[in-house]
Amino acid sequence: MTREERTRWFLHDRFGMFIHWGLYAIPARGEWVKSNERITTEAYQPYFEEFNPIRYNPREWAKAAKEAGMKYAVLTTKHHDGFCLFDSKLTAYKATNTPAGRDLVREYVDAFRAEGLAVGFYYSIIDWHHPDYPAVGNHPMRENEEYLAKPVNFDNYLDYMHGQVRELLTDYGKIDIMWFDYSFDDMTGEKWRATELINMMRGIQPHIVIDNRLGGNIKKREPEVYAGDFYSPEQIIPPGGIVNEAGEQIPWEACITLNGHWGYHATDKEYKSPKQVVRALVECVSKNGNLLLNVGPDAKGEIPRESLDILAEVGKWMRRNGDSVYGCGLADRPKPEWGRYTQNGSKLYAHILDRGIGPVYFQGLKGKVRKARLLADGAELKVEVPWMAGHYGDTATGAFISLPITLPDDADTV
Ligand code: FUL
Repeated sequence: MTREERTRWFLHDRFGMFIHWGLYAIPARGEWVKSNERITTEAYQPYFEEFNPIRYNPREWAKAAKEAGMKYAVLTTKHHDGFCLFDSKLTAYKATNTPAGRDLVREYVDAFRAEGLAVGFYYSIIDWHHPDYPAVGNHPMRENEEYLAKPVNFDNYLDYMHGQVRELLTDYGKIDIMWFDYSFDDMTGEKWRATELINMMRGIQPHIVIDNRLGGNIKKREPEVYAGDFYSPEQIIPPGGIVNEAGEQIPWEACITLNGHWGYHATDKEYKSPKQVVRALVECVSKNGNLLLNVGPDAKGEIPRESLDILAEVGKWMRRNGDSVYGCGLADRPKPEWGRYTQNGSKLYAHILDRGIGPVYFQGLKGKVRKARLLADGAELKVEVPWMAGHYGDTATGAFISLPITLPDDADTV
């Protein structure tokens, strides 16, 4: 299978839910707490002993995702702290051995599939718990001399890591996305035995879509096998989209948090507005990218109320305007001054973000506008030709279109 074939559904669907969930939901200061606060394995252990998400109901998560118009999800099966939400045979550091007492990944997979969403796994190649993972980079023990003096056998760790990926791709049926995180500094590509890893994965699940965080350079014309299927900009929407060295569009997905953290953070209440989220999604699509929007469920297993409210609002917009997102991408004409275009075949979607006053001018069109309608309610709009364009624009490639004074969607009227 080629990358184009593998990513077709992914680029069509455009909008997914990222879920960061693990032991770090208990201290509730984000998923990096162990490293940020240099917490030792012993001091982190109570979270393992107390992890009891009595309100974990992934059907609710899946419904919230679906209602928001999301088509796929990616869950942290293991984050940097090394704790596994799945029942790995290769470690005891897993949800089945906490008071939760069960395989939380299995329930996630079943629930999201039941709602018709595609299912992805986030898997951290960094591991602050495994004894053979060196105290490099942002390891919590990076300043502990005694710990640093202990020898490690990195190949043991790699066997473990590869073995867990094999488990994840063998025990849960068809998995749609594998989201590795992440190579850094000189820890890249073959340091992770990445070609071997990818070949093993493609042998089990040839269709699986893989991100670019094992290393390599996805922007090369002939990228390394482990450079992955899509580029993964984090907390940013790339200004000009993403192209490879030859100037060709390549698949990408921006991942963005709803507040300022990935994992649950009890006091971070700086949430984006639904309007910002809608506009971020549209910006991604207008540049040929996807949006993976994050939620961080709490220690009991619930997505924060604020996040659910945002998702519900975004869902209202998506129900009316989803046609301008799914199956859409970069338009074959320049960005208009009043907003953005998305395009699906011969259909051009105009996202009016800053309408100004009076009719909106469309310039640089390829032909005459035959019809214009509001996507929200199907109402026909008046195309003001030819006198206005004759005076103020270009009759061959431009058109003025009148909009109602009050637009149906303040976030983005399409
Ligand atoms: C980063 C990680 O270090 C963060 O914790 C988060 O998972 C983000 C999506 O990727 O690199």
